[in-house]
Amino acid sequence: MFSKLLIANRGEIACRVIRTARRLGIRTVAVYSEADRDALHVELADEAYPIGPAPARDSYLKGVAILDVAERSGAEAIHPGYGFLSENAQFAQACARAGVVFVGPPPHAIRAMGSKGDAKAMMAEAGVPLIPGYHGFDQHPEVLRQAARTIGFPILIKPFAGGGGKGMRVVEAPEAFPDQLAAARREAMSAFGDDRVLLEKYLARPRHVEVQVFADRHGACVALFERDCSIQRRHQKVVEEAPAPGLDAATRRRMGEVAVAAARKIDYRGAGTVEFLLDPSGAFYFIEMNTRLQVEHAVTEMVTGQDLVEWQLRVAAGEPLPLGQDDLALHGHAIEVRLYAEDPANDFLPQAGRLGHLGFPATDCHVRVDTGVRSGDTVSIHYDPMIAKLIVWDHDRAAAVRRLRAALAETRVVGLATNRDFLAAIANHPGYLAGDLDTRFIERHHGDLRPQQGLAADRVLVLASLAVLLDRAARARAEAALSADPWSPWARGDGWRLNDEAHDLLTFRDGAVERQIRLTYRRGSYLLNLLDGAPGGEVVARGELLEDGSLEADLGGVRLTAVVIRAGAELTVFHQGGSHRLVLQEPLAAATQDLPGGRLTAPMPGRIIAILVEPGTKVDKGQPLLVMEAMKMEHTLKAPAPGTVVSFHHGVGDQVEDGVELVEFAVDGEAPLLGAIGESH
Ligand code: MV4
Repeated sequence: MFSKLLIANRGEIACRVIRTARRLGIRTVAVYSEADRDALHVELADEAYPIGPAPARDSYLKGVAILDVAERSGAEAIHPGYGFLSENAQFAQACARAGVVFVGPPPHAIRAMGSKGDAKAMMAEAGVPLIPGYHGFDQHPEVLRQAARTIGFPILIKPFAGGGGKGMRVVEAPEAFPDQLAAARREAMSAFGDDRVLLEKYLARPRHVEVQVFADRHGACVALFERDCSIQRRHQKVVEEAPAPGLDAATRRRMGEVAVAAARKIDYRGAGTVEFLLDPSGAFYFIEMNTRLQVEHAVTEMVTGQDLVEWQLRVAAGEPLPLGQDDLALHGHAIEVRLYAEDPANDFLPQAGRLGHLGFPATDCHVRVDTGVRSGDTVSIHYDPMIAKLIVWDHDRAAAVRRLRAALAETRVVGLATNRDFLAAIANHPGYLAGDLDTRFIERHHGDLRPQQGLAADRVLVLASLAVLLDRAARARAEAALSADPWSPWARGDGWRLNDEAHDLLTFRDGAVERQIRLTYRRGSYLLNLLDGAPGGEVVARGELLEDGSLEADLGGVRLTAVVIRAGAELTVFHQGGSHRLVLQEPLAAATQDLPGGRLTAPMPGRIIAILVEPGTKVDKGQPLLVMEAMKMEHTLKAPAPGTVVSFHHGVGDQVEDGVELVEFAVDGEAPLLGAIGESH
């Protein structure tokens, strides 16, 4: 076995390979781009080397730089992970030339499967079933038209040079064929510089079922059963599971045998995946073979109990396969979902940004989280925006689906948009639980899977309000404990007012809608009344807010939990599997919107605690003028525009009621403005 392994990748797969290597006593070498200097995989590895600037083409795709690190570090083998150089035959060749073991198939096998058209021809020779069609070199329109008639409509026109679904065209009937063919060729020429096409029988509702194969260099080759990856969006897998729901044992066995035959045909070595389309009749057809470990290999690991990276390392080191076909068995059911930084409300546009808060479910034999990021990390625009994979396992599919729903409910991301709610909508969809999967699932259930970010439910608003109030009370107590005058009325966090019942108003922005909660302080609780809530929506709320944002609430005697994550004025409430983002409107901050031209007055009671400039001073816009304390927070009053402070109406220590004029301010070139307000900080 190797003593030192270089992982030529990043993110969750790099972390995952490092963990297996460490378990096997293999020292690990990581490589990182400038953007990944503080990344988790760099921290986990025994040593880490910089390989270039952030763009992948200047770092993780630079084979020369990676081989240079292998040489300098003394790594005997390189694991390419997936993506990047994992299916690059030239890189595999360069490793061999450099005397470094490439953990993957031999270069010729990568090349053989590289061209989809050539691969199909080789598979046909190996007796692997192909979709009935025409893959010939003679592209004469008359030949193609005749072939189409022989296949029988509907047919699919696919670019010879293409893959991944680009440029496919369905032709329902013969009369449409000539025009569709001409259009397909024009499109193929502009997309691939090659206008050759192949024709296939169109499968209306296929499932994407792929078989994991493993071959060693001693002639052994096994199938580790199948994965159903039908739920895809624009040819990007979203949900994967093993075994394929409803697949009978006979078909399973045949698919395994066919996949092994395909691997043997190209003298395969290492981990590989043979992809098929399975149609409702139970017939299955080869579409392509992937010559790398796949993102979704984890579900196979969960149902076979094998560590496929360990298998890869042992096979690459020349050892025989750890198990034979008869030693392998399926146990239970596993499902994986890919958590992406993308915005379903914005056509799933990839998101980049800082993960202000990242929370995952607790892991055990039922729940696994493969991730390469932590709270505070940044999701970069340079790489795949996958944040993590959630993988669940249980004894049967229904139980696994329930685990998936729970795991998603406990997955919390604040700071950028993710597809979490979209994944939860799939996991909770009756069609998914029923197992009626096919590659058009998302298209078919589009309406049910759309983001439902309507207004926050009243209860969510109550929970957010309770969290804000408990947080303020905790801060007030903490400040009082630190201040010289712990019994000062300012030290209270309960909205106490002289000769008036203690009450306040909380305002949140919920999307574009402003929502207000009138609150009355009570001993140990708050009476909350949503001003736009259902009538009679008053509720006595109490609870406990913990450091990690978890909230134990009692709303009128109903006890429930939530997690409220605060980032500045932004709150995200996670409750019962959903999440909702609200923005707390700080009254003083709101008033700063009334800049020149509006009445400038302090919108709430407070105390002047500092005057920062002399009257008559010329100031720039935004220059701090005065500090006021209100609602247990300090608020700095800033110049609303370039101008001159004419005078202050109050001194330090003065109490001021809401609405009082604070400062006379002359905007350059305008009449003096009365009062001015601060913004919270
Ligand atoms: C097909 C097909 C239906 N009939 N071929 C999409 C990309 C490539 N993997 C093959 N693909 C398909 N080929 C015939 N004759 C439907 C698809 C297809 C698909 C296949 C697998 C997973 C997701 C898919 C999404 C759309 C279309």
